[in-house]
Amino acid sequence: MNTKLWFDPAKLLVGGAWREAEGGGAIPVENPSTGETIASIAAGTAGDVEAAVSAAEAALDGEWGAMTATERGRVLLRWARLVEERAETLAFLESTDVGKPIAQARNDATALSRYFEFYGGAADKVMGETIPYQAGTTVLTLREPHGVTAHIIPWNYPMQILGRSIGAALAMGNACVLKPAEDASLSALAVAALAEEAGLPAGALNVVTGYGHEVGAALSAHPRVHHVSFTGSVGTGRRIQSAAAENVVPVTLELGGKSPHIVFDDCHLEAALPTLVGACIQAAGQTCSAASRVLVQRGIYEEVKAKMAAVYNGLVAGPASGGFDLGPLVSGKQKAIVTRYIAKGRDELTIAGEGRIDDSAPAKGHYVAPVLFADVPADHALAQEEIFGPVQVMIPFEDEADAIRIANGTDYGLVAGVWTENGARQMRLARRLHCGQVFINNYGAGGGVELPFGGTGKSGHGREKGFEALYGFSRLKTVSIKHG
Ligand code: TXE
Repeated sequence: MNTKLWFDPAKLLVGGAWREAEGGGAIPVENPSTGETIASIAAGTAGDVEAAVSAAEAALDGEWGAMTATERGRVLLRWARLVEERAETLAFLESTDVGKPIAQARNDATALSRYFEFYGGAADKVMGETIPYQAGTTVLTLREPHGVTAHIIPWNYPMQILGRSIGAALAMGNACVLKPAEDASLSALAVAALAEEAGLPAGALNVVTGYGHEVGAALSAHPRVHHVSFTGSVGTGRRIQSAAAENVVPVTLELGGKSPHIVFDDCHLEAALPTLVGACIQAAGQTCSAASRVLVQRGIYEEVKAKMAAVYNGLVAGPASGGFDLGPLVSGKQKAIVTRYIAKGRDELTIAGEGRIDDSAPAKGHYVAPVLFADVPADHALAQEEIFGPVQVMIPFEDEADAIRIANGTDYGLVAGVWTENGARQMRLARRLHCGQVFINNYGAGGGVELPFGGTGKSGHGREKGFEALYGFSRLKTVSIKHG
């Protein structure tokens, strides 16, 4: 990489010191647009996790633990400004590491600074209550940090997920150990390096890069970690929850979805159409809240299908720096998963529209042409399983009851989008859809730092983002004072 960086990608951050992994292991960093190795990151170990947890404990006992909520907020606000100042380099790093078109990576950098700004402002606005109780007694509640919090994040939106998770945890006074994904750690290291400049005391944020089965497993099972926040696959989430259960500590799990985008025949179709494809192919479909199922009422189904197909036929995947509709997938592993689903769809379903890969895309990049499948049975694997690629299915429905049945008919429950002008129906759908957030006449794939976010069913549990996250990253203590 030719860009001048302010951190060394090959080093971990433990207790304010940048150093190599114990044992000196390294993991190559691949640019998914080209398939080339562009750097290496440290392959952390259980020993590095141990050191990071100890550093976090020391921070809680030291300068970090002694800061007031207002002082913590000011650190986050300064950090937000630094992120803004370096946004272009952060976006470049994210785009190069993840394969995301640069315009989308710029949005991620903006969201990251907004998270720090939001949680910086909120840090000293979390309050307890007084509770009427017996005569001669005053009861009050205190919101305290958990202590050491672990943050295991994926590769699809490293900056955004770091922002929502670390921002809220630090605002509440926790000390964090962050494990970024081995496929995309550069932006996390870059952002952590800015924290020092923002005045975050040593040890309040530690970053241990490395493999999930090594660093992630050690962190989630660590007996002196008091809360685990995880975003990733259902299988890994299950392992993390089991590990945390051994220590009886709370976990927040955000595990993806198969989110429905429901289009009724009374909707403002011209407003709905541009969102239907965009809500899925953002980040090449590697978005937990991607609207990967489009449910369309029978009367307008053929019209919507033709219009979506026309959009798909014009989509082009190409290098992240090239201004294409979508970039490559993050890795060869992810491309293999998505390609298998597309092959199955080709054998068993109808293709309504299909984009292409630009001629300039290097052969070693992990490109997949986006595909729209139509008339898909609601119980088909492509309508049930998270594909995490640029693949969307269309399912017709007859009436409201049918739409709700199909929408709720998967194991997931993260987001739903609904397009209808009927106010009573909007309210009924908002209440009856099984998911963590419902967007009516819009679709927010992850957008809005202020909005609480999380799922039901196999999409996980707990809420991040918004003010709600501050409750998740703290515990309530009830104090009863007898004074006569
Ligand atoms: O996920 P993993 P992968 C889904 C998506 C994708 C699939 C596989 O469907 O196709 O998961 O992606 C760390 N103990 N999502 O394999 O393994 C790992 O190092 C502790 C949805 O990349 O869940 C990384 O930091 N940690 C999703 C993080 O977990 C472990 C985003 C995520 O990796 C670990 C990503 C272990 N044993 C994938 N094993 C979303 N919800 O947005 C791995 N990790």
